[in-house]
Amino acid sequence: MAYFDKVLIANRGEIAVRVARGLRELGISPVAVYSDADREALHVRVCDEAYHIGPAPSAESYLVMDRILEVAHRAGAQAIHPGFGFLSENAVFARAVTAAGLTWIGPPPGAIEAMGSKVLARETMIAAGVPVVPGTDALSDAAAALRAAREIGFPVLVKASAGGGGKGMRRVDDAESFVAAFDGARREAANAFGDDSVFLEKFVVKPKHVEIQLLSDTHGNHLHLLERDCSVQRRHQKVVEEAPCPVLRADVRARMGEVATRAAAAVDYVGAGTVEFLLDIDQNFYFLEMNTRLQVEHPVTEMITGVDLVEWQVRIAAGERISFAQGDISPNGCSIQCRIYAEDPAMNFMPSPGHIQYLATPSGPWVRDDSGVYSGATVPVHYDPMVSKLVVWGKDRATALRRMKRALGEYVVRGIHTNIAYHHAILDHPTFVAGTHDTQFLTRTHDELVAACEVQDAEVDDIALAVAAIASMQRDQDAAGSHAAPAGAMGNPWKLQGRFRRLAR
Ligand code: MV4
Repeated sequence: MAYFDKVLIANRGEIAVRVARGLRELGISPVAVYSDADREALHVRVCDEAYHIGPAPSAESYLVMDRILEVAHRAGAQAIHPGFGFLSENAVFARAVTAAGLTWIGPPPGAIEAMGSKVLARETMIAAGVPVVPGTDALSDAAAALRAAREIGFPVLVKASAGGGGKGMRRVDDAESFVAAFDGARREAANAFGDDSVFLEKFVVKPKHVEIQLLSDTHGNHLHLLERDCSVQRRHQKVVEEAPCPVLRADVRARMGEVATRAAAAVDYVGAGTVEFLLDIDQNFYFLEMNTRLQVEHPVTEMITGVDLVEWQVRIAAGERISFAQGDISPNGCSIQCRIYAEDPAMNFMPSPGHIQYLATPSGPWVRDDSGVYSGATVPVHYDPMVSKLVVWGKDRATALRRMKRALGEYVVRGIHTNIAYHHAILDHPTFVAGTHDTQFLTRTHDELVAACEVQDAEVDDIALAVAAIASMQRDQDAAGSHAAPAGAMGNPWKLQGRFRRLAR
């Protein structure tokens, strides 16, 4: 591919590394940017060039548009890939990139804006024949809103138009508590987003979060790449994702995909995007929002479709036509992703940044670790605590589950806390194993999951002590001239994990 020689990645961490890999496979030289906190970061090391853009706080580095554009010019990059988060869904930045004579590897700014307002997005979707949850337009009068709520029927949700990802949402169960909740939601939205528009939706009970991956080119082709089930979430942070959705009926899958491509066409979408749906117990589905970016969980889609989403983002930005048809896409096996966070489940999931003293990452058949760190790296306090995504593929879901357990068992991280034990607990839970879990799964099972990982951590601490003791004895023996093999300060982490797995069952 000869469209770009150099592309600047306006991001950090594992996604910057993922994008750099994709660019390099296309023969494009990746250019990194970094803050003070990221001088030694992996994304800097894997790129051909790296440019310092400011102090650690992202408001003074990864979010400073002018500095990033200036670096792109200095480096001679022809395009910018924004990754996710930071500036990826910023229409102002998308326009500035184009105005600077560079190619924006992302959707048109108009599509970003159309989906940025939830009220506008709902209207657009209704006009396009996409099912939405029964609800209203923006409302400002509490009395009128209460009448609308009675008509919809309780429970209802008050949602902020500028919200998303669960911010500015309130559930109201009865008329008595409605007005206070409505006014509270408006104040909250005004404070959080500088926009107090709110609207109502019927509250969908026990939904799954199922989303459709989309790919659209500049020639008017809109394809979908099947669905992901992202119902395992904690405080609106996804923890485990999988493709396909284990309970979705084939006819519902086909309709959901078709509806999602209609949503993309309605906003003249270009590039990779995702339409989120709520799936209720009867497999009715409703549009929630559209994410106008590559998503954290994109690898599970890549694994079951064989389509490299970063490659296609670049090809589409260069004006290429999508070379495959909808009929070419069908789900092959099952893929699961566990997000590895630097956090401590035993301390209410408090972030656990710091120096990674030792790291052994899983590999082997059908295992992919999209990581942003390395042994000896430091996880800064300033950014999202996600350090890697462990992804597996299996010919069916049972195989993928066993493979993920095996891969998690190979993961060794010393120096910081991680949620690896928590993942073991999730993967062992009968509701998750059955695939029937909904968006409240982690809330309902909180106590048992945290208890399960505390047991595992206690075992690991015991084993770590034993390993340290053996290592110390070994050093004494070595000093005395014994020819026994040195154990090393870390002991044998593989063996340790083997015991860990047996105990965790
Ligand atoms: C809902 C809902 C139930 N009914 N809307 C949360 C994030 C935002 N994208 C929308 N969200 C929800 N909207 C109606 N009408 C439940 C949620 C919800 C949720 C959705 C997806 C994934 C996890 C969730 C956790 C709690 C609530």
